[in-house]
This record gives sequence, structure tokens and C-alpha cells, in this order.
Amino acid sequence: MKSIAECRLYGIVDTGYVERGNLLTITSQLLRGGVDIIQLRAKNQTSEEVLEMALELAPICRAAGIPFILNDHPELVREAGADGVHVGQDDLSVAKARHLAGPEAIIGKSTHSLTQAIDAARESPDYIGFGPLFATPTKPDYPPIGTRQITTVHQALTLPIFCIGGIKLSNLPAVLAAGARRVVIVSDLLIAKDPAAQTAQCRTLLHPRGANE
Ligand code: TZP
Ligand code: MG
Repeated sequence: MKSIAECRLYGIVDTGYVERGNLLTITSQLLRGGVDIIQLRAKNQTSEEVLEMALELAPICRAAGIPFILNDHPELVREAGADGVHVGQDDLSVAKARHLAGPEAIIGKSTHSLTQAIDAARESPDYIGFGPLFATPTKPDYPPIGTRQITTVHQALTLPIFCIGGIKLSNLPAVLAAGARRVVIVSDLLIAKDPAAQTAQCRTLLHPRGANE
């Protein structure tokens, strides 16, 4: 399986955008386009529903050699065949998530400011999310933090940082120029006319020197 260090393009399959019946298709499209890591984000669904969806998606991610991460639900990671869990600022600690998900699990944590990023790094997650950079309907209640602190956060921390929030193919060059190395893109991939092609174009910008870097 690809290591987090190798991952540049993080796709989230968010049930706010994808109907239940399309989950497998859209996830396959993101994989075909060359996404490096996938998260299932199913807010407002029961644990049973999350497990059922995860059991569908985990095998195709595994077959593609791509880490499959659950948003929340660390206790489901092993049963779902997932590779890790992503926790928010208001969720349980990285240590607790690791304890529940297992010692091999990848643990990611959301951060919404430079201070939170520095604090989160002390908990030793495997990666952090940093944003939202721009206003986004996917996470409407969070004030955007802009791109000015991207360079600083990369100077301050050594762990992988995935910039997130309002990032699209169209603004990805500017986000990269501002110092981002890794990004999460949600709606721009999911609502694209051709999600595989959109993913592939984003991938090319993030892995400019070849398919396997
Ligand atoms: N956390 C910070 S912004 C965000 C999350 C889950 C949503 C990003 O979605 P989009 O559609 O790429 O703006
Ligand atoms: Mg959460």
C-alpha cells in the first residue's frame, strides 16, 4: 500500500455529494483517475451504515494499493478493513483513535489554524489536514484561513500536511504556488462531469514528474 509520504492527492467520498447507490462507481472513478488516498466521509449516518459502505469501498481501495480512511468511527476501522481514521478538533485524541483503530492504523487530524496545526503535531498523527483555505459548501461553518500561512506551516512541521477547503483544479496551481505539497479535494472531483478525468488532471499538477512519485 502507498505510504502517506507518497500521497499528494487525497479524495474524500462524501455522502453529502454522492448518493448511496453511486458510492462504488464514483470511488472507482477517483481510483482510475489516480487519487493517492481515499476517505469515506458519511456525516449523519449510523455506524451500521458507515460500516456497510466501508465494507464496499475498502476492497477496491486495497486492490488499487491506496489507503482507505474512515472519517470518525475509529472503532470500525478493523472490522471495515480500513487503513485508518480521520479525527476532527472536537473528536477524540490521536492517541485514543490509535488505540481504538489499532497500532498499524493511519491517523489523520483536522486543523483550522497554524496554532492548531502545531498543537496537533505534538499528538503525532500520521498527517494533518490544514484548512479550509477557501470558503466551501462542504464545510460551511468554518471561516476560511486563506493561503498565506501555508509556507509557515510547512516550515514549522515535518509531518505530511494536506491543504483542504475550496481547492479545485482551477485554483490548484495557485495553491501549489503558495507552498502546498498535498491537497484534499472533495466537491470538485465528486461533482465533475468526468470525475476520473478531473482527478487525473489534478494528479498531473501534484505529481508533475511521473505517475509513481
Ligand atoms: N475540512 C476542512 S474543509 C473541508 C473539510 C472536510 C471540506 C473540503 O471540501 P471541498 O469540497 O474540497 O471544499
Ligand atoms: Mg470528526
